[in-house]
Parts: sequence; C-alpha cells; structure tokens
Amino acid sequence: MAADMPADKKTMPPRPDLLDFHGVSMTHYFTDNWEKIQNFQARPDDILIATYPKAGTTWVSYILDLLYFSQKKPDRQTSNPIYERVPFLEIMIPNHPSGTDLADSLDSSPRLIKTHLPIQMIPKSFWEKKCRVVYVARNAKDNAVSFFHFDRMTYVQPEPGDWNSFLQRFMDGKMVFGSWYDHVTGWWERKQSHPKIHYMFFEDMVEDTGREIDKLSSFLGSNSTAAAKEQIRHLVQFDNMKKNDMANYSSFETMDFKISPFMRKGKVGDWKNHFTVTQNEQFDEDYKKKMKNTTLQFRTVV
Ligand code: PPS
Repeated sequence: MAADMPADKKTMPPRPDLLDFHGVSMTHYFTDNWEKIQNFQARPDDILIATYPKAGTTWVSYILDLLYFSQKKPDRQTSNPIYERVPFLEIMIPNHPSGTDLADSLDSSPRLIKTHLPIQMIPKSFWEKKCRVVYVARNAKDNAVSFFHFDRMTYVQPEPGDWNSFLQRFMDGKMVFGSWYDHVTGWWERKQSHPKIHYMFFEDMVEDTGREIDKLSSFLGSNSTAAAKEQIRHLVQFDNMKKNDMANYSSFETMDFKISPFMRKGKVGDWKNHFTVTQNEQFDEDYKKKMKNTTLQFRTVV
C-alpha cells in the first residue's frame, strides 16, 4: 500500500500487478469476469464507446448520453453518475456491480457501453448484432501523460512509478489494456472495412467540439436540433464537466482527487510540460518504427 494513502482509502486492496493476458497487459480487475464479458449479449441498438484509456471516453460518453436522452429523460443527467449510465463492460472491482451486470440491468434504449478492450477482444455479439461503435483516439504523448496522472490517483491501477519509467513502459506496451500503438492501429484497420465504426480524435474535439458533435449526430442518425446540439456543446465544455459531479468521477471512491483530479487539464500539448528533450527524441524515433505501416496520423498540437 502506498505510504501516502489517506485514511479513508486504507481499506482498498493493494494495487494490482500487470499480467499478460492473451498477449495483452492487463490487471485482474478487467479479466476476472472474462467468461461473462466474452459471452455478453449485445442488443442491435447498443452503442459501444471504445477507447484506449484516457483518450476522451468520458467526454464522448457524456455527449452521446445527452444526444440520446437530454430531451427524452431530462432527470437522467442529475440522478446517476456517468459511470452508471454508461457501464464499463470489463470492469470488476470491489464494492461495485460488474460492468456486465450493470449493462444487463439497463432498460434504456439505446444502451451506451464503454470499453477499453483492443479490437481482438471485443465480445463477438457486438459484431453479430451489427452494433455501432464510436472509437476515440488521442495522440500518444498526451495520452501517456494523462494515463500517468490517472495511475497516480487511482488505487485500482498498478503503481505508476516515476514519469521516466512510466514512459518507457508506455513505449513497451506494458500498460493496462496493452500497447497504445496496437490499440489505435488495430481499431483503425478494422474501421477501413467496417462502416459502423466512427473513428474520431480527441484533438479534433478540442479544436471544434461543435463540429465533432455534428459528425457524431449524423453517424448515429440522431434528430437533435441545432439548438439542442449547441446546448450539448456548452454542457460538455471542460470547465462545465469538471464542475459536474455526475460527470467528473468525484463519487468514485477508488480515486484520490488530492493527488490529481480526473478532469485534469483537458488539453492538447500538455506533453510538452512532461517530456524532456531526450525523452521526446527517443519517443519520436521509436514512434516512427512502431507506426511505419499505418496510415493513421495524429496531431500533437492544434
Ligand atoms: S478513462 O479513465 O479512460 O475513462 O478516461 P477518459 O475519459 O478516456 O480520459 C480522461 C481525459 O479526458 C479529459 N477530458 C476532457 N478534455 C477536454 N474537454 C472535456 N470536456 C473533457 N472531459 C474529459 C480529461 O481531463 C483527461 O485528460 P487529461 O489530459 O488528463 O486532462
């Protein structure tokens, strides 16, 4: 247990170790329920929100929740936190319903379901039922920085160590949910032949949230009016989500906001405050090798 752990967190189990799970680094919190995850029964109108951790999952989840339910069920936004409205499929942690149980118990239509699984681990029912998928990707440098701070403040994540060793592990793909490089390219390759995957970027959301809401809305066939979409754009601005206790994870007891808030900075380019010149050069060189066979391109500034 970390020495700086506050009293109310001391009942938490020790931080988990990484394990190799079918070639992907994971922790037991995301594999303990594996049979139920793989046999999960999707419904044809389910929307899967798939991301590598820290790529903008909560932002897009909240947008989708508002697109579908802000008019039909206005109370929904104030009654339950986002992690209950949008179940995290593979999670199984103490004192919480499993993601599969939570998803099974939802009577909303559509169900919005979050996953961080790499493409090859998605339960087959989502493909059989031809569900729509929204995939969000974020540039590797900011993604790594955000993941580092998240692991510092989240007791169900492995010990992050210092920034330099964390960055090396990120480059080695030894992160929970595996290699960023494999994740973003695996989903990108599938998207090329799969019309029901909408592949979007965190950087585009920062640049023009309204434009990205419009694209999402047309992909999903939503009939939201321009005024409703403008209201959504306002509600999902970083400062508003940070203040919103139903969206900012402040009620999630495995996190310690005194170490770092969940809604931390919400920026493109914070990596510049973390990478040394040497780290940046090594990262870029390694990145070129790992990403040489893909057409996928990211922006690290906007
Ligand atoms: S998780 O734990 O994987 O579900 O985290 P995830 O939601 O994918 O990513 C968290 C990062 O997204 C940022 N965020 C936002 N940025 C801009 N605008 C809005 N509205 C917004 N909502 C969430 C959040 O701050 C985390 O990024 P960092 O860089 O750490 O701030």
